[in-house]
Amino acid sequence: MTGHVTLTHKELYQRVEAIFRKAGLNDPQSRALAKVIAAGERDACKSHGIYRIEGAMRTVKAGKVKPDAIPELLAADETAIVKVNARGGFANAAFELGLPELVARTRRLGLAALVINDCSHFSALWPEVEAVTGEGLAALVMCPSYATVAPAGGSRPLLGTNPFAFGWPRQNQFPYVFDFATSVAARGEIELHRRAGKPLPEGWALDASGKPTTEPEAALAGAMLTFGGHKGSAIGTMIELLAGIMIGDLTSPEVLDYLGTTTLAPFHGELIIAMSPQAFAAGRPGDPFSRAEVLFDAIVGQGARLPSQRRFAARARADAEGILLADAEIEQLDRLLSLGLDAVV
Ligand code: NDP
Ligand code: PYC
Repeated sequence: MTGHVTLTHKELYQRVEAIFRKAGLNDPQSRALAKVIAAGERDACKSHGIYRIEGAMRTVKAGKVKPDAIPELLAADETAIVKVNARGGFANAAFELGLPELVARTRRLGLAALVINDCSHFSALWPEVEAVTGEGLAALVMCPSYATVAPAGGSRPLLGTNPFAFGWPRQNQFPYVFDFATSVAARGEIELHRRAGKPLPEGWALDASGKPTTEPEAALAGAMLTFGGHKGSAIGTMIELLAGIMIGDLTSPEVLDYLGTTTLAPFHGELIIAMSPQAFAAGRPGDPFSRAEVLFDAIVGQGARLPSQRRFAARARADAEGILLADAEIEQLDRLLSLGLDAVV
């Protein structure tokens, strides 16, 4: 195919990691960010792939994230709540630090939570969900963002696009995973429509005067809508409560006040809850994993697809054939690597 370059997952990871190192990020942060971004491209999740690199670098340049932060696992105790302070760095390295303790406590207690505070966060949640399901545990992950979404019935930005993800482990196959924004679509999708010069589908957004719009620019200046009307609005609000207020971190409107812009990665906290299905089902009839397979078979048996099936198919394709990037994307990666933070304004 002309106008495209094929990279292996490892090659893409190495390029992205080199860009972050050039931008001044330390080892744990460069590695953790490159991992989620390369995984996003591999899994055909463009809204959280390489296009996010510039935003992360802009956030470094603006001094709104600490490129040299070393996350800290707070005083290990025996409760079900594991706390990691990202100390102003990106969430991803903090997650990697807290994961082993989260897993150990979940195995011991049946249920545990990882609270990440004081982090910059721009990534998809499924890599974290899959890290937990890879340990044979179920996971719920959520975080706020910045105020860009109108509550159902309102017309002004208040809630974040607040992603919500869940995973259930399966033997010898990919886990059951869903991961979605609680707005109709991720804000990254609006930005990608803007860049491609494409109108938005109806029902995604309001303009600044509160009228429905399909113009990406007007949507970015206005408010996005919640998915499922009042239902997405309630789930988005729950995320503000649990992964903002309850963990003593910023809510989406507070994040926007703090940053003053939506062009930088938001700064807030994150909540990861891990559960042991065996511990919950103990003493009850049936094996939870076998029973789950009956349910999944029944869903697929109707011709429906499981969430993440598209993503896992893209992963298998990328592993076999490589990751296809447009020439313009490769040029941009080269530019970011050669200019470092001078490449972003
Ligand atoms: P999508 O609407 O594209 O997908 C949401 C989920 O639904 C995915 O798990 C997807 O699986 C699944 N799905 C889609 N279509 C079907 C179908 N027909 N049948 C069954 N399942 C289906 O995601 P969003 O645009 O809402 O979010 C994209 C990403 O953006 C997420 O990874 C999220 O974490 C991230 N995000 C991050 C934010 C942040 O602040 N860090 C904020 C908002 C979003 P599949 O992938 O296989 O299609
Ligand atoms: O796509 O909505 C989004 C988003 C916000 C912050 C990171 N991703």
